[in-house]
Amino acid sequence: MTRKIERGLIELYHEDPDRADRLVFGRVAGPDRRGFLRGAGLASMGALLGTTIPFNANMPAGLIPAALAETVNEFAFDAKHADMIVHNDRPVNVEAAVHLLDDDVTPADKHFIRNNGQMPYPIDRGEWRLTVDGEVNEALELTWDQLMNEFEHVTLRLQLECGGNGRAGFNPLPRGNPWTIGAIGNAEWTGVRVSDILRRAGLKPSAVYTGHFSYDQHLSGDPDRQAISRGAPIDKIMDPHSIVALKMNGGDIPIEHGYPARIVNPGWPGSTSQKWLTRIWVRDREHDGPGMTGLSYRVPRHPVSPGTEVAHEDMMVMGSMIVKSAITDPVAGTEVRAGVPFEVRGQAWAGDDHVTAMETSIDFGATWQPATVEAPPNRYSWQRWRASITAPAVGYYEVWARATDNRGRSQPMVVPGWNPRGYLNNACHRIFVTAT
Ligand SMILES: Nc1nc2c(c(=O)[nH]1)N[C@H]1C(S)=C(S)[C@@H](COP(=O)(O)O)O[C@H]1N2
Ligand SMILES: [Mo]
Repeated sequence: MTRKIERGLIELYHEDPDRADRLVFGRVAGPDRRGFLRGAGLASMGALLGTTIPFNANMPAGLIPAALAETVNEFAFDAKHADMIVHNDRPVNVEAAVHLLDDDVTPADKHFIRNNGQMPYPIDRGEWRLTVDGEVNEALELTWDQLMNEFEHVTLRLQLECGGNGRAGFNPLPRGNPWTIGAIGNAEWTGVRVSDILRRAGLKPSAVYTGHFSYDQHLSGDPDRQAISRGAPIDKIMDPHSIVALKMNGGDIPIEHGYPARIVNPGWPGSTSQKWLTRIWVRDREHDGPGMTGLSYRVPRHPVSPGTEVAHEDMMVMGSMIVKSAITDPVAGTEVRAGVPFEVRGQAWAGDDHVTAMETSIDFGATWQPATVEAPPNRYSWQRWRASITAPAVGYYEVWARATDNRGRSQPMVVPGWNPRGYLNNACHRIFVTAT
């Protein structure tokens, strides 16, 4: 069963006032703030809220006013690069401006955040457990130390992309975060293969799907509702690149990315990569947690015209993400010199597949020139591509970039297959430059 975090901020103030201050105030806690809410007197709460609390007599002891508790979300923004684009702070949804995707390994401060529910309060790694149950021969309850010491670890660069990345391009605009192109990251994750964990538990022949569970609460605050619980077919999750990650870029996973442990199931919609993981339930059928049913993470089986209402039986659960690329340098609007070559570069990826060719065009797609594309350092990493481009005369140019995968599928120039929730837009990315 999913475990709930008993420890609240008030308790944390007694145990570790500095940490509690960081959570409430962000990074700025200084000596004058240390343990500011310790004891959480009415006066200090009132001072923080900037007003009085008329019904204070009814306040349960130890309750943190929602106005303050909600600022817990802000420390995630604090940890992010100033050029990140905030779509929402409740839940926290932040994407990278495209030039922030230039690193081969995405640093945490440039990695997008997609939360469906409330970010959990800090989790004690010593108390944390991972339950594995369902269609297994022996249910497991694993500690952090067991995962650290009893299993082989792998370190991999893995692309993690929200299924709705690119949604902003669809018209009519489906509901959901209007991601442009920055809901993708390629951090270096270290952890244990899900397959090794499931093998230790022993899969029954009836095992066909996983269901993933976590600490984060539903936005309503109702403790009986989960924010999200998706999963993956056994064949996919048994791939040696699907891991229970224990580290991100060599350090503890930041809370907003799933501390202390999360699944990274690369190449598939990010929603299959449960953060703050507590349980893997092996199922004898397709998992049916929140995010698995209705229209969520489903696309029409057959193309539909924009705006169509599609019947549930005509929708299917999304699998692999599809071929895509981004121009990460130069930034749009850069001035170049006519007749002088300049470098254009970026990243390309293709879900379960990989990119075999990149091309660029500066004449609105009339002609295309091949670019170089590097082999991925490991499967499921994005790939660096580069091109040398020369603007023949003074004026306005658009650089368009197009990736092709190992199965010969290329990115379309226009936004592809509209679907009710706006998934899988892999239209070519383009920037403009001015030649002087
Ligand atoms: N527990 C939990 N896991 C989650 C989510 C969530 O809201 N709660 N969001 C999912 C979605 S939709 C995406 S795209 C990825 C985003 O991972 P990131 O925030 O580390 O970039 O996490 C997935 N895992
Ligand atoms: Mo997502």
